[in-house]
Amino acid sequence: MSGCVLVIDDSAAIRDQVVRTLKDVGLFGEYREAKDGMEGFKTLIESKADLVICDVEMPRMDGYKFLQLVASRPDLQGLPIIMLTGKQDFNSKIKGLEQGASDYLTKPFDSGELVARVKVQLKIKSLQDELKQANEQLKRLTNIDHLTGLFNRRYLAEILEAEFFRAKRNRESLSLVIVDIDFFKQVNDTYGHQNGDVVLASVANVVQQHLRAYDSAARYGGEEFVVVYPGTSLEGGAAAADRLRQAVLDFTFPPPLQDLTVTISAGVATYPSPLIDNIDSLFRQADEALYRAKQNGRNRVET
Ligand code: GH3
Ligand code: MG
Ligand code: MG
Ligand code: MG
Ligand code: MG
Repeated sequence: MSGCVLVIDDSAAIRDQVVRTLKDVGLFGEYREAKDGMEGFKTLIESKADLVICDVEMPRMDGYKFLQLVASRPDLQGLPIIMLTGKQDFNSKIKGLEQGASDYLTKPFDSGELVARVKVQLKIKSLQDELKQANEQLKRLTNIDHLTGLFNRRYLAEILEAEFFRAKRNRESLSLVIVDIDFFKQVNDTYGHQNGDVVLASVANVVQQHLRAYDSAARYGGEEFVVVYPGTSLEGGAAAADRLRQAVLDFTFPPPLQDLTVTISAGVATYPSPLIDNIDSLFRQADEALYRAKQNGRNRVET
């Protein structure tokens, strides 16, 4: 088995015995040793050990101090630490567990029990890792619109809060573009809803391809998208929106939509400006600009 174990004990004989016990059953691929808490902590940082077996009474720095050091490091949370000590009284055990030890074993130890308890800790660790990954995946999924892969409306609100706050604090401008596909109902009516979905995903992809590092795009409604351009003036926002407009116009859809021409209209608004001092007014102005783009013939950008 791979992974690294760190054995901290001032007795070389105990360290040997522990390492041999683990090697005999094929646990871990790397074995590190240290003779007190201080050396143990340094070794832990450089070795990135997956599990620690630690004595309590040691010169220079004891096991409790070692636990405190580990507890102070956010990057070491969840690291399994098994105390292995001659101190058999309940208070010592309680103190160890309260200071962050995962388990507490006393010497002389039974090798079968040590192995079993190490396996329990590794099992818990792998379940924790799985849970953490599942949570991260869940968090990603809750932010994303399934059909288009763009951020969803809920997450757009979060992004806008953050970007608006940043723009205000740094006295930078922030442009917001609302994009609406022109006559999209006709696409559905002519080609069917499923092909309509293909068009939506394709347009979203065109938008995505045009984002710079700090821009964000979200699906705002059925066939409406919002693009947030931090640090961008009204002119810059309008130019970006017009590049999107042109790119959608030029886009060739997959068969049977190869002859379809889709256009978008866009409304642009920028913070700060006389009528815009919060997120609501930013949206309102962009929406009014979009309305004008529709009124003025579609396939165009208005500010
Ligand atoms: P306009 O140029 O004025 O925007 O015309 P439009 O037809 O695009 O406007 P409208 O907002 O009236 O129609 C939007 C259509 O988008 C209606 C709805 O059926 C369709 N739509 C909304 N969500 C989806 C979706 O997820 N998939 C598909 N295929 N169609 C959708
Ligand atoms: Mg000792
Ligand atoms: Mg619409
Ligand atoms: Mg409409
Ligand atoms: Mg539309």
